[in-house]
Amino acid sequence: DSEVKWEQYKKKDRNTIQVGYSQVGTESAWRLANTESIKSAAREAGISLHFEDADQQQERQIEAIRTFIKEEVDVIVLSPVVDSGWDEVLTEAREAGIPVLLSDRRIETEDDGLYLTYIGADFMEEGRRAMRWIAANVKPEHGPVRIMELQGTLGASPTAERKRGFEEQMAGNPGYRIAYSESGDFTYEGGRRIIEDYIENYPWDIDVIYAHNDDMALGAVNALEEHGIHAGSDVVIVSVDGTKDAFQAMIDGKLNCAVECNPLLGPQLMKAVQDLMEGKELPLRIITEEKVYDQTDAREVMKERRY
Ligand code: GYE
Repeated sequence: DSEVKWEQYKKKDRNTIQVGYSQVGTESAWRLANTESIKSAAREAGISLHFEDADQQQERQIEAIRTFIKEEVDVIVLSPVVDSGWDEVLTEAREAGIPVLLSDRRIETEDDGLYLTYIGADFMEEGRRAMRWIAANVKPEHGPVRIMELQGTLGASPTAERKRGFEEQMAGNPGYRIAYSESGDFTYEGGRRIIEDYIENYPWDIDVIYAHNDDMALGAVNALEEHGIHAGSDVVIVSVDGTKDAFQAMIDGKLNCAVECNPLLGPQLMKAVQDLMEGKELPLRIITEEKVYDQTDAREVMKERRY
């Protein structure tokens, strides 16, 4: 039930906290920075980390969680590649008395007692911010602004929410329309492929590309340039994450706006793990602070960019 409290979990008699972390994969620069942050924060906190990379496959995450249960870790942290299909394995974790924290992405479940807290960004707000920037910077001239959406992994919470927030912000504004929307699975290659497919099948008629992450945006930039379409001027490009590569692309004039999503979740996460082990209550939701950047501040911000 939803009343699961820390006291119900059995505390293990050992000096080092053992954490099992099931990571999504290595699909993006954001993800690599996220993994690095988690590993180094665990090291600094003296926490022993059992880290499994699932290569974007849910079955591998389920397998990893079952391994963590066998290993009797103290805490399981899951960054779920997709948002559904977790009830069975998380029930197994609960029955084994192991608390589960969600990191970065969320799950859909009727039983919110299956995890204690969620640490991550407000993806809906990121979607709204992307659309707000577009509305302020790209004005409809000859009919509605035609937007191509490069979606992340289908079924992943950031994909669904970045889409919903964006559409919510656009609702009722006839000056903007999503003309085309495909999933590029959050990868550079995925972004490239969407542009290639489009150009093969249609005349180029897109004003704005809204990419759910930087890697897909940069893959799109690469494919556009190969076809003689100038990214950043012929077509305006807005993406989410705000990695160093995105800042460099803004400095080079090839990307117009990066809505920040902070991957450096390690310190907050390890703090939550330690609090939990000391019997403290965790907040239901831990949100990270984020901003919106464009070419006007890219050079300045790049100097201190950590990922
Ligand atoms: O935006 C993307 C990554 O879940 C917030 O996953 C994360 C997203 C991030 O692959 O680059």
